Amino acid sequence: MKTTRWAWSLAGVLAGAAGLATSYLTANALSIRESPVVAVAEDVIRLTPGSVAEAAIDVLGHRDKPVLVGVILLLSVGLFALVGRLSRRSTWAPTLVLLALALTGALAVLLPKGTANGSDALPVAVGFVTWLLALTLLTSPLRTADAAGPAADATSPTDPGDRPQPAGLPDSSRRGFLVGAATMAGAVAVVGVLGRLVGAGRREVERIRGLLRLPGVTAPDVPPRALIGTEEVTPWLTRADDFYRIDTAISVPVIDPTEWQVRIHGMVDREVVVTFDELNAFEKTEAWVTLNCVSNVVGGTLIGNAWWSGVRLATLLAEAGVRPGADAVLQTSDDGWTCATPIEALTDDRDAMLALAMNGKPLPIEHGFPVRTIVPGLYGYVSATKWVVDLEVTRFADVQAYWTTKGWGERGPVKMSSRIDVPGSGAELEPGEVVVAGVAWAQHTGIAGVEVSVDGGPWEAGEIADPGTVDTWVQWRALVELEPGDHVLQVRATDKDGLVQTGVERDVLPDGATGWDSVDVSVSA
Ligand SMILES: Nc1nc2c(c(=O)[nH]1)N[C@H]1C(S)=C(S)[C@@H](COP(=O)(O)O)O[C@H]1N2
Ligand SMILES: [Mo]
Repeated sequence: MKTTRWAWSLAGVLAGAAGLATSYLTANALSIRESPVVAVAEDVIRLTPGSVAEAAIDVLGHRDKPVLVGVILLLSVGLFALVGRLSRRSTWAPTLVLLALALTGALAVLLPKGTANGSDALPVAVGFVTWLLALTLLTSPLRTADAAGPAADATSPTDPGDRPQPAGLPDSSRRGFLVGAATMAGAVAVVGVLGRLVGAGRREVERIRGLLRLPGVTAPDVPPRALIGTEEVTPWLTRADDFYRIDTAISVPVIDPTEWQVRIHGMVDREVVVTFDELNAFEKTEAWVTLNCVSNVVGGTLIGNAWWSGVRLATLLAEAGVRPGADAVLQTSDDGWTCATPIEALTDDRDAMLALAMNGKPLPIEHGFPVRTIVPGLYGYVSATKWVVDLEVTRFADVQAYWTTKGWGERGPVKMSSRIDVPGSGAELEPGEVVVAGVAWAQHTGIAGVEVSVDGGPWEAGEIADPGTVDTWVQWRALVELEPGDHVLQVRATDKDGLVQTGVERDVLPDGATGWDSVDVSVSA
């Protein structure tokens, strides 16, 4: 090592590598789909204009993602070297650069995907803390040397800020730094390899998932009559990548389907155990079903609509033979999460199912692979068990489930609701006719119509699309005349039983929010 300037840069690069390694290990240990660096690469791809992306794919072929990851890593090395040099004279400057990098990673992991949950940001946090610790550790011998003598630096003589100095560190500091740097490099390699090993399980299950054949599972074909024809409204079909995700799993269960089975027991004539292959051999049922979270506030986004394929629970429960007196099925997930579902909802004509596929493909791991429950008309917390492994036929009076012990309602039928998607809140509009559009749902009863009101005035009927099922949301649209000034738009739905959506505002706790969605807009003169 000729100059300490190089030493500071090297300290920065090694500290940076250490943080990337620990974040990679954490992501793999929690079986998160992608490490932060890959998440950044995916978002760059997502945000790249189509023409640029096509040109890149032309040149790079399908190696565009690995190449991009390589470029991001190279840029990071440059930034880490800068961080190292900055840390010579300041604590704040390098910390701010690292913080900016960490925030980029966190945003990439969390923001654009519906599929992230809070713990997905943990790898970024671990990486950030590692950066700070490793940087302090590696630069401490350099700092000692700086304090002991005049700064040894070999920057170009044209740099007036640096006094010309004999290059090199004192021997003891030099040895201390080299030992520290070599140890850090070794640790980075070990942590990186460990991350790769820990991630092998998920990679293997992803591989198996990619090869799975599910007879009777078809790809979704959005019925044209389900579309209202307004572009800006939420897509009727929610892509798996955009589907909201809610679960209590810190580490996502990663289950090899050949090892999966579900046990049906309790108040039954005979206990039944069904393996994945046996389940997959049953006749499939398929349906459009909108899934709702009870925590969805009025106007919120914890709702999605997908094409689900699976095996009717009525069939499976009939094989076991439900005994009289039972009114609930206690469902348990591989990760121990539980919910209790009314037997009636699992056996009536709504075709509740053990789903194997979402939008024509095996369930994504985050959405319950290999098997989850889907029950039209009930909130997810009382019905939609992901990674389901156990169904105990029982009585509500005899069991406790995860969320009901925390104050949420025992039964969770989905409440009718409606949402304004366009115009957006705070939109600035031209005076005249304005298109208002959104989605509305009254699951398993069906939406009969929606009405829109301006500034609390009379309710005016809008039009609705007809998806041909009562178990999904419907897109709606209305035209309103707006004069210059500020306005409040509101929507309310009516279901097929003639019930009008209540304007009474209730919180999500204990069994779902009520009230009308409203949007503030201003119209120019
Ligand atoms: N194993 C398990 N299944 C679960 C949950 C959970 O925490 N663990 N959350 C439920 C809740 S509250 C909802 S709203 C839905 C969300 O399903 P999704 O993440 O596929 O959108 O899953 C349900 N199934
Ligand atoms: Mo939920």
